[in-house]
Amino acid sequence: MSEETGFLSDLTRDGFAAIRGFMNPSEGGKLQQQMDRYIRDVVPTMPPEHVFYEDKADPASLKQMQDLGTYDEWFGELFFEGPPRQVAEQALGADVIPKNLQYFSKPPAGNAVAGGGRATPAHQDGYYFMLDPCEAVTLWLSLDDIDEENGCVRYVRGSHLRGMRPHGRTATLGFSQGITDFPSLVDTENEVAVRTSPGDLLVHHAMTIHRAGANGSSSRLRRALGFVYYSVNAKVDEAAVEAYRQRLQADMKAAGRI
Ligand SMILES: O=C(O)CCC(=O)C(=O)O
Repeated sequence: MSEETGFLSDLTRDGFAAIRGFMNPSEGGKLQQQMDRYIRDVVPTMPPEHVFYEDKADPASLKQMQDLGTYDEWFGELFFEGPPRQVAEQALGADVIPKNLQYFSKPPAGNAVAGGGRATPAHQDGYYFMLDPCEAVTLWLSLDDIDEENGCVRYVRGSHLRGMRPHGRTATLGFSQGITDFPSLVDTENEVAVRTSPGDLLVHHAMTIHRAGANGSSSRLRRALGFVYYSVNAKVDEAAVEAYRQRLQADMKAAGRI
């Protein structure tokens, strides 16, 4: 995996940056094999609150997983000790606390049951993280060729410098909070769609506004891993996080989503 620091100026200025070819094709192939193994062997052992499906009865509609690093040694090593952690340390200029390794998949619209992975609402990760100061990054590793058709990530350039926006509940499983006054004129003028290839790594600050489209293609996959790291200097409001987690789980159970 490539060791680069050239992304830092983009990240500081724009709130996001791309490290192209962070994983080479051979590393990407190995990761894909491990991903297949994980989905086959580990997913059945995971608690429902960490595995989300568009339709619980259809395994092909798997859309999101949480905390992969704690359920599996291979992914744990990548997340806790691997090159993504070094990128996060460079990005934050501090030691980091590895917080969550997530999997995102949006099944193609051609999947009759899953019906096409839905759009990710505009949000700031920091709203979910509840940190003071809000010092954290997410690294988003592309596992497929992803563009406007199958739902690439869109960032609002410079939004990490413009404060936290109001968020409210959404109906999107896995992204329960969205910015209620999105898009403003400034959002529209500064939004950038970022196309990626397998192995490309996007880095964004926890204050950066981003969203992603639905997978509107008939057959293309749209998968990614999200590595979340907090700066050691950021304090978590644990009581607020726990209260929110319990509220959300109760809502999801009541709605039959987990
Ligand atoms: O892949 C997606 O649709 C969204 C990813 C995202 O919002 C994140 O990693 O913070």
